Amino acid sequence: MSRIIALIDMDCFYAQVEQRIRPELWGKPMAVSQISAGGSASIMLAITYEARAFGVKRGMSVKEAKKVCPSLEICMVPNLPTMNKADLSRYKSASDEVFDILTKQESIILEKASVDEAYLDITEAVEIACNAESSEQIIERFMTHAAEFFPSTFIADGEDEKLESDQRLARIIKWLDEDCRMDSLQLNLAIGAYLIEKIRKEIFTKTQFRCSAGIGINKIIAKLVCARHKPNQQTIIPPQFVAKVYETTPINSVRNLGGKLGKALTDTFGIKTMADLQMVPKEQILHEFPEQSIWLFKIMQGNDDEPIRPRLQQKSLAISKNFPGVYKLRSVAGVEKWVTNLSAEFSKRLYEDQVVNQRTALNLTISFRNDEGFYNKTVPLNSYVNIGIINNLLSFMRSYNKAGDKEAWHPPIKNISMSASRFREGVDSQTKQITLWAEKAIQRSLTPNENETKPRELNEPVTSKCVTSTETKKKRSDSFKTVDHIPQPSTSKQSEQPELIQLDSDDEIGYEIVSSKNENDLKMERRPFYYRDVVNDEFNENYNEIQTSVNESSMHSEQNPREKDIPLTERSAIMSRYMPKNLDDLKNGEIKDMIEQLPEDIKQEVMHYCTVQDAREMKAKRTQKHETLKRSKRKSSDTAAGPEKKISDFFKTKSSKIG
Ligand code: DCP
Repeated sequence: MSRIIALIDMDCFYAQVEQRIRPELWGKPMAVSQISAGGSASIMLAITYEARAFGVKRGMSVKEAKKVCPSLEICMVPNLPTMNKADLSRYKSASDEVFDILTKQESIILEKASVDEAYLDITEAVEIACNAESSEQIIERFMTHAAEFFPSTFIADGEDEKLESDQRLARIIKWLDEDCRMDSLQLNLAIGAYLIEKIRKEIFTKTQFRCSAGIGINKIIAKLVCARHKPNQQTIIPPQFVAKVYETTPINSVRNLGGKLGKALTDTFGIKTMADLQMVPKEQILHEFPEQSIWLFKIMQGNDDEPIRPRLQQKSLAISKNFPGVYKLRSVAGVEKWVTNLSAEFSKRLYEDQVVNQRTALNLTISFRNDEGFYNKTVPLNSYVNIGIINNLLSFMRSYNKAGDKEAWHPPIKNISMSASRFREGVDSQTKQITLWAEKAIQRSLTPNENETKPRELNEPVTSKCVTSTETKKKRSDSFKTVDHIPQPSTSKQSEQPELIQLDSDDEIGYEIVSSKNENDLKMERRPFYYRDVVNDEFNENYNEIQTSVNESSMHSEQNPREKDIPLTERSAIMSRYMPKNLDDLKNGEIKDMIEQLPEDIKQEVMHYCTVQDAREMKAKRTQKHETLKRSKRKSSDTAAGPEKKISDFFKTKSSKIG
């Protein structure tokens, strides 16, 4: 059976997220805008269809947008509390809500294409539906209830864009009657469209968000028609109409032809549309584009074999900041400030991703743009500790700073970006944590009197087999600690020293953050963290837990001299009251004031900790929800009369809910 593929794309996504927060904005011309660097100019990112009707477009400034649509309501993308950088978390969690619904659909393969876009292979779901009834019965049912089953479906036959709404339905009924009766592929597309109507309706009911969809036999053509009848509608593209649709399809609007290849095709052959490309003799295509020719011949016929890759996570994680015009960075201090801020935020996202998706990035690409060009390099990402990222990026950037003056930066910086990629499943806590200790030990064994410490560079070799696991199966210490300022092994022989590690109990291997209350003063501070503090640690827990774990018991450890005078029970009460446990706690007045006064690095770590806790909680909730759902599904299938009943009920019960 030919595959049935759909692309679901949320309509003006950020705008809908804001409309849900401020329901009075539903149905109004509104846009979501983002403040540019420096906080003055602001450009349109997401625009409702009501505003688009006035001519408001993405990239317009507020002034331009207001000029074409004076009644335009504008919502701003919030900024991160610590810096002038967009905080997209509300859009990401809205996206999670949608993907939660999609992942629960039975018998589909789901590929997340972006924050608001997903490909679905619904072939199996269609097959199940097909087996439930005879083709004739399905067609009769679809034709009788077309308005109910296909409330927002179009057929891309080239005439569809001119149809009035009553003609739309007539066209579907004609297609069902003529094409679907004769050809099982057409019927499968109809069933696919019906299933997607249901999924879109579920998304709307549960989230209030509207979306559109394209349904075809592969990703390329599903994508081609997904936006054809936006918003809140969907389009089927039967293979016989691909040629017709191609007549008006610009080459660069086809998936994978939006970049250099599409441009090369239009430039080389002097053509514009896919229909033009179909007219180019095959030999010429073969001659000019030998490597891409086979794929090109396929898509020219509307064929494409690319599978839907079951994926819920982004392939890479990135952060980027533009410094346009007067905001270009022209001083060393400015560059250092932004590299530090961005690295902290990036490191936080990496930790979050590690907890939520249980994966570890292996590569770090750092890049920047100045007045002269774009520069980047990729290095192994050996640690998520932001100090490493900062050093790596700064030393790379410094080599391009041509300013004579010590404090200046030239050419000025226009953009700084970093992205993590090549994810490996799992967190591999032991390796990372152990590696950090091991480097210290190796360094000591090589240069025993070396006191100077410097942060480990990210692109330096990891000595991953340094300590045997029996050596390190120790009790976990529940303090908020970070291994930092790891001394640098001084020669490349370091990785040949793996099994010979002897850490002394007095070895300072990092620091921990302790909170204390002294004479009405609540404080958090850093104190050295010694090997003896962790010799009994148990490294069965994951990296994050060790890296940034806070536990009240260690907060009132006897070792903290400031806490000695406070009785244990009182300390415990203080800690549970003042120690933030999640991001919401950080908003609590008293804690907020205290956090504000912390040194920046400690502040960042407290935030890391809270973020990680939130992410954990979210994951736990999801798992629980999933389990409950699984249990209730099991229960309901147990009470049903059996598989036959389930199949025959398929259309009667589920489908009648459409509309
Ligand atoms: N986005 C962004 N910057 C861009 C493009 C998009 O921040 N240059 C954000 C805002 C969008 C969201 O991503 O709401 C999804 O982008 P889409 O391209 O899917 O566009 P919309 O969902 O806004 O509109 P449409 O209905 O056309 O898909």
